[in-house]
Amino acid sequence: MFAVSLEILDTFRGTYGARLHIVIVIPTFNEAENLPKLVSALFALPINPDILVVDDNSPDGTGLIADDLAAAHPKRVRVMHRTGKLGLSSAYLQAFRTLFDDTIDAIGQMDADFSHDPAALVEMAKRLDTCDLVLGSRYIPGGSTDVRWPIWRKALSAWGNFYARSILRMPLRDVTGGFRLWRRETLQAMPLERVKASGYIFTVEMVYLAWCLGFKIREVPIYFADRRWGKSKMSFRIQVEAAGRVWQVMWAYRDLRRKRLERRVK
Ligand SMILES: Nc1nc2c(ncn2[C@@H]2O[C@H](COP(=O)(O)OP(=O)(O)OP(=O)(O)O)[C@@H](O)[C@H]2O)c(=O)[nH]1
Ligand SMILES: [Mg+2]
Repeated sequence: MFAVSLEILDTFRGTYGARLHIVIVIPTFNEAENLPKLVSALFALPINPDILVVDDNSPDGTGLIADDLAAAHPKRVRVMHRTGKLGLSSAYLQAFRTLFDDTIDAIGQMDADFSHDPAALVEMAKRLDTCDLVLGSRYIPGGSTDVRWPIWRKALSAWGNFYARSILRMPLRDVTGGFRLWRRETLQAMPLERVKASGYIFTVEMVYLAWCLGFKIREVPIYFADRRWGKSKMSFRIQVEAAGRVWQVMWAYRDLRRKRLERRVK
């Protein structure tokens, strides 16, 4: 009897994600090798996500490949074409706004380069049952970064993250990661017109905004792999620039932070 109830419970939890209508936003710039493989991997998941590709006129023809995928899966793959490389943050913000439709329950964000393992989305979707935003986290038990990374790169990534969450005083472990699953209502309630970040600070700004607004945020461990194809652009200079911008984010949302603190006092 007990075994049977456990089985029922497992089935229920396992299919939770499948009951959600999830759309994964995938910004692409020169991801011709990765995109078809990523779409197949996402379609193999039990959570049945739909996909919105945002391509910035990639010189390697990723946009055409995305069109072929959309033609092959007209109900499940959509493509937004933009005229040129306008940046990751504007790609996400533009895509999010087109998904503010009440048939959609959750909106995911992930890189196209297999740094983010699609399989982790299943656990993330389950976890979204009890919160408003799920972060794929490299810095909670069970999470990690690429085993091939040299020690300096691991240290730089961990330090950047520690720096941002300490200055912004958020009780979260991975605030710089780009693998996330949002409830659609959460994103819709955020004043996205205030988000000014471009580049690496975008992920920090978005989670800080959600946190200041009092949304419930949970983390699911992930393994962050280096891009499978293509060369990484990550550099010390990029991280130093992002570190300076953390202070700008803190200043920009001081009103919302104050409101959060006032709510806690009451
Ligand atoms: N639409 C769009 N997508 C972008 C742009 N820049 C990056 N991307 C995509 O955003 C995702 C993350 O970018 P990456 O280039 O992998 O950045 P990263 O992981 O920080 O750096 P790498 O170490 O080089 O992988 C990938 O899917 C890119 O193709 C952009 O300007 N526009
Ligand atoms: Mg990458």
